[in-house]
Amino acid sequence: MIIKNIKVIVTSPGRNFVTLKIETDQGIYGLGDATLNGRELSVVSYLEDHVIPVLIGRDAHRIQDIWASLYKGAYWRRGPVTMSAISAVDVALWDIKAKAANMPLYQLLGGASRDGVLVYGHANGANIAETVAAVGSYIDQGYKAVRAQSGIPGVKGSYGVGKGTDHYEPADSTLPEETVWSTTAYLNFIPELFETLRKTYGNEIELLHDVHHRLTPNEAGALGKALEPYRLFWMEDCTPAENQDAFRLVREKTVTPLAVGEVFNSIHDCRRLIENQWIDYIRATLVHAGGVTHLRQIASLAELYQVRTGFHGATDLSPVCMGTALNFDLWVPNFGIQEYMKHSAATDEVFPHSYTFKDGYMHPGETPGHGVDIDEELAAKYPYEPKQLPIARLTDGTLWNW
Ligand code: GCO
Ligand code: MG
Repeated sequence: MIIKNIKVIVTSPGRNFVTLKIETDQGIYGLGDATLNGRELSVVSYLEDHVIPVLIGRDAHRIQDIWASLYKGAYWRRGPVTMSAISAVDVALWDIKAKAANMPLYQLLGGASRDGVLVYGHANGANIAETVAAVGSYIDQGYKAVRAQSGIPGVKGSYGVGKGTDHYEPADSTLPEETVWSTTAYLNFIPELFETLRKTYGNEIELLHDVHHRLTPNEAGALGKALEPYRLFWMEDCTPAENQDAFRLVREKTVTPLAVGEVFNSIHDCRRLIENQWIDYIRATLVHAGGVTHLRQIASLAELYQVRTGFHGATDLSPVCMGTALNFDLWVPNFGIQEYMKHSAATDEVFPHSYTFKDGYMHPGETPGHGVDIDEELAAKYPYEPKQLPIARLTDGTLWNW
């Protein structure tokens, strides 16, 4: 099956998405997500200028060889732009292979290991009362796991708090919005949030929390310890992970489960974290960490060390990524949980899909491929909008980790 034509579709139905469409000589096409939030057009250029020209005429079935030739053939390895481009190609080719086999992708990977995919939703509010109410509304919708984030008194633009009743959409200004961070205010505040949540909803609901890279390892260890009575499902991105050994320090101080990896793009970003069992959940995604081909390798390494998957699934990952992730999740032996932030109605219309949610679990559906399509005519009605992620500064003005 020969690759005949490839296009990059940029659309912004409420937020920007980059989609790669690979068409073959047999009429079968595949879609891959290439969205890198706030840096979208760099991946478009990488694909159009450097990847598409070398793929035309290649055999679409040779996924492994194409992966290797894009990775090794560039000479310059890894990095989010390169790996997002490779991921998009990889996912589109797996979509084609599964469509050609006339089966949903999860069947091609090895079949379902479970009946449904446990997902967590995002609850947030400007203060504890609002966040507690938001968690309640997720429980009412059937969720078994909920991430809770709250505004912190005196801290402008705390991470993870939406505007109005909307879920959190961080990249919403042309130039980076400036937010403020106070570790002291945060550490003083956050245990009370989880104490209140447990008092209100009991111990059965799974609760998660995202620190978003803001703490030092020592502070993260102290927070994990303070949160132990509330039995979190995980504490996410508690400290930056460029230095993987930082997690050893956190691990020594707390038994609160640790999740990390949404900004990783290769197995080399997490090898030490996994081999040393410093983490419990790996969050690397199909869209930024090399597609199905590379994530499979990461998941297999993790399985050896009892580390489970907990893939990133924020709204800046398109429905194409979500559908593929759900196929992967249904199969992967060491599955933990999947993040699920609902896309806007406009996004769902542009990307018709077969995945469904019921009672806290999702299913990718039985459509051959990953089960997500694109309505190109509709997509064309939503042109690209330049948007960047915020930055964070300490109260004295020092630039911090957003
Ligand atoms: C999450 C993430 C997101 C990121 C976003 C950046 O856990 O869902 O932290 O909210 O901030 O994906 O583009
Ligand atoms: Mg996160």
